Amino acid sequence: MRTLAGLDKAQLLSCYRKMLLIRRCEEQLARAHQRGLIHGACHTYIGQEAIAVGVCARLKAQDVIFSTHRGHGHALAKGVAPRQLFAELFGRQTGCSQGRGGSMHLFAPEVGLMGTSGIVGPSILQAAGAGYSAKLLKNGAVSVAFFGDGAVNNGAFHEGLNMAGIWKLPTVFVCENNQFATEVAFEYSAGNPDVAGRGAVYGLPGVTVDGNDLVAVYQAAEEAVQRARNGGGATLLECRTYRTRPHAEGMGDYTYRTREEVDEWKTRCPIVRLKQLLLNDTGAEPAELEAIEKEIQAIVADAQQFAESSPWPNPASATDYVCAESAASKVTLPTAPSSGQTKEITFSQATLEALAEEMAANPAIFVLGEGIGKRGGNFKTTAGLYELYGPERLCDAPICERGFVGLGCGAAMTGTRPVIDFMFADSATHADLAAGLHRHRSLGRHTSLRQLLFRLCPFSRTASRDSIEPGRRQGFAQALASMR
Ligand SMILES: Cc1ncc(C[n+]2csc(CCOP(=O)(O)OP(=O)(O)O)c2C)c(N)n1
Ligand SMILES: [Mg+2]
Repeated sequence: MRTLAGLDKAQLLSCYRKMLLIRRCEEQLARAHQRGLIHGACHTYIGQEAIAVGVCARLKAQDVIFSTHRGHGHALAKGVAPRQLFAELFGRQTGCSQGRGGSMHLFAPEVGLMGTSGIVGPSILQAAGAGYSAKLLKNGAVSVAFFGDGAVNNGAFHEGLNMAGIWKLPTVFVCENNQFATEVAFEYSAGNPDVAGRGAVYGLPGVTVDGNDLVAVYQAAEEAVQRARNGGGATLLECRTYRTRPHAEGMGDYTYRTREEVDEWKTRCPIVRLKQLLLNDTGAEPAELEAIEKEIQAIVADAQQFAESSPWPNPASATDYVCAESAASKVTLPTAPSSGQTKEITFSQATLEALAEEMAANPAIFVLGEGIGKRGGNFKTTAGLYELYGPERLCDAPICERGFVGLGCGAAMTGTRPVIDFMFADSATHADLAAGLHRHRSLGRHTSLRQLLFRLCPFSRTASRDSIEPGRRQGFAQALASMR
């Protein structure tokens, strides 16, 4: 019997089962949306199943993925139960985010799904951050970012791939090029439509693969994951594919593409292709595949029934996980010395002393900022720490504040404790959505606001550096200690 790219019949059947599960779940979810059972948007993954399944088949439980608005397939492929997925979309308490997230904010860290996202782009930066954690913690984990062709024209793509390139992060960037971002054709919006070719710009291998061919995706993912796990750094995979349903349920489809084009792509269905391969090349019997179909139908019917009969969240809990609780309620904080023992020092000295103390106590802390490595910071915010802790914990970032804030969020979600050192307080405008929103989606399990610290230097041209903020060592020390 022929084997295919190292895949035997059992593995191919397992991939087939997962792809069929995604397809039948999505078809049922589309029907549920039409019946008004799903609140909010619902972007199905129909036509793209080989990508999520081919990539996730190469991952271990400890590996993490970051996904998009079109994330149901990624969630199922990584191991979210159909019941939890349906209940989440139906807004029920039994959903993976207790019905608070819905279709675009799925979160299940227990299986390595670190979030789907309604915003195009952050998955790339957050996966780079998870790669940074894996590198610092030396735990052998690999991170994956799934994103669409729409994201590759966004700054997050360029900043994320650049950082992954310079730090050789164990991350796989998977672009699902389905040729449209909503109604806008990629060939219109891309100055250079060769996505894989953009990898070279940042020193990464870039590979183009037929995204409707499970075996091809699996093989390319295998190489990329191994490279990441063996210390070879990140890879950009461009999977060429097509979505055969409208951008989102309820939206029109034929103002920007033709029915003929969609029908033509349906003939390249990844599930039909895998089915033919199973029958022709592995000796699988039609009855075997029929049994899988029946099994999947039962799972989907059960998931729907479970979701419909699950309770709604308690309205009284509507504001839970919206505001961060005070750090002081969670940890024992160092107490301030009695007044006779206080000394007056500058803000930069105070925060440096506190940082040095806490970095010695907590190996998960790393500092990320511009010029804060060997040079010790423009304003001496990290003076002397590089010599003690080296380049991974005193990480000089390129000038891409949005990029390294996003990376910091992904790192904070995966076990490290970033201190983002902004050279100027004005840069706080970059610490936008990523930090705050994640708290809500994760039901407070990850609160970037407490696991990630922004250190803003309040210096300005008109003020003398060392006279601005005396004696804030205690407050900074408390904030650092609360990240433990
Ligand atoms: C930063 C940002 N801008 C705009 C949107 C609105 N929006 C949602 S999905 C989408 C298209 C995304 O296209 P692509 O990344 O190719 O993914 P696809 O929908 O094709 O899977 C847009 C523009 C958004 N979610 N985030
Ligand atoms: Mg697209």
